[in-house]
Amino acid sequence: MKIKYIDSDLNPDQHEIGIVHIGLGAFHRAHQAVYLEKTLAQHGGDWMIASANIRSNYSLVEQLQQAKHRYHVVEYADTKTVAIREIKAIKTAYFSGSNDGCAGLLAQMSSESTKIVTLTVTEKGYYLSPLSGALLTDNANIQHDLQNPAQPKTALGLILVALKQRRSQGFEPFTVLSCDNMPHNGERTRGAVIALAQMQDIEFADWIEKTVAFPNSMVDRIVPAVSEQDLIMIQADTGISEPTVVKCEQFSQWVVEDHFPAGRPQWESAGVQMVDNVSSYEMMKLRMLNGSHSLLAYLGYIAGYQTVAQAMQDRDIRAFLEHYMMQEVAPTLPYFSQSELATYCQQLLARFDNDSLQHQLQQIAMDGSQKLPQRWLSGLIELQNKSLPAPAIELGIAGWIVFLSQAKEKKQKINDPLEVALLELLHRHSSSSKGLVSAMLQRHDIFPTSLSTNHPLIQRVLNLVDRLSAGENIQRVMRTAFQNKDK
Ligand code: CS2
Repeated sequence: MKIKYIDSDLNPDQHEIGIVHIGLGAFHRAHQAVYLEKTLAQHGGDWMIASANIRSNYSLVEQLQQAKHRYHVVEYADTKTVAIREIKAIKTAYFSGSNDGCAGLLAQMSSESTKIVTLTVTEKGYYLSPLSGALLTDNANIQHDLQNPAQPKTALGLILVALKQRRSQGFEPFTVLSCDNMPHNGERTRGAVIALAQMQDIEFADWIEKTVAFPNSMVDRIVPAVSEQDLIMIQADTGISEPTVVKCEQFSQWVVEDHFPAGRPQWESAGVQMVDNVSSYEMMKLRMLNGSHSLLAYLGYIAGYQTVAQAMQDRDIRAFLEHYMMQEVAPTLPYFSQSELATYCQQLLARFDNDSLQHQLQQIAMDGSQKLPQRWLSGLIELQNKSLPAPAIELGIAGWIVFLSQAKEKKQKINDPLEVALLELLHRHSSSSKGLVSAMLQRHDIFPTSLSTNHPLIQRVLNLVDRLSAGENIQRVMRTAFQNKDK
């Protein structure tokens, strides 16, 4: 194995904190923190990160604190090449589930020196209806934040408390930068923050609307959750033995709308693309990469595979993904030429082949209700409007329903914020796939009306659910999906 060790020469003692990050997971450590490390080393500036976990994973915060916030990112290009970076861009870490941690985090967010608050809290961490983007005002955590504004449980609540304190002290607001896989993630975050503020104080909500910037961004790097087995593999490959290590692919991309009234780091020097508008990048990535991931997650799982790279070895699955990207996504991406999309598609297939990542399909399968609207369904509506067929997306929807049914039968947990509602549907329609498919497609927080009223579509999804549930070979189902379409 070829190992390249990369040290940025960053001296953390020479830089102050300018960014607070909420969501100290593997993705943040292998993406934003790496860009910041490079930027600070090249350009300097007071842009170190104070990083926080809100309610889960106290041990990670503690482990990072013990390691003086230093950790390694191990980038696997393929099985034979590895690059290791030591990251020092995180200056402090908080766990806001404790009273002290929450107070410390809020003090840092309210400090005049904090110019940007970045977020990776996953789709469900915004408490928005996945389809409409409306705030889930009845959600227990949102209700908690309304009733206990000084001790917020959500990122939205923390942002509000900190903005209010800044305003009362005469400090300018920070910019809020969402780094989650949502369409128009900045606009959605803005909608969520303002909606929560309006439930407390209309005048304050107006002030936010007028003064706080919420640029959109597109983030991309495959960073699987680190398992015990990964820790053993990383130690064997690199000699690094630390609980905070992260592994990821070598590829990384970050496209950010350049709207930071309070200032920002010279991210360009680290390869961040600062643009006027991210929507075309965002749509391409969400539909091509994340859409393919979700197809792999459900269909690959039903086919008996555990990781992305294993499923990619299956010729039928590979051809299916290529068909999905070039026939069902490409027609919905007018900003890119056919050859640009073909190149992107081949790059994605090669990235999915990286078997050192051991990217578990079960991890991607989580939170389907939050992911499918932007990954498959918005594109499906566009295809429907153009009278274009979408056999891959339809099989994906059927795969998701069968995946949920199998989880229920095996009494496995359904990792989804809509778990209770989905389980209720699965129980209620356990003896009728017809009832189940129509009830699923009638969930108007996931499926838009134009899909739930499309009876031929519902019938096709039902046929696919029946075939998959009867145990028909999934590769055969994939092949015939395209044959039928060509007729
Ligand atoms: C994945 C993403 O878990 C998932 O849903 O599709 O985390 C994906 O790996 C990243 O968006 C890649 O940038």
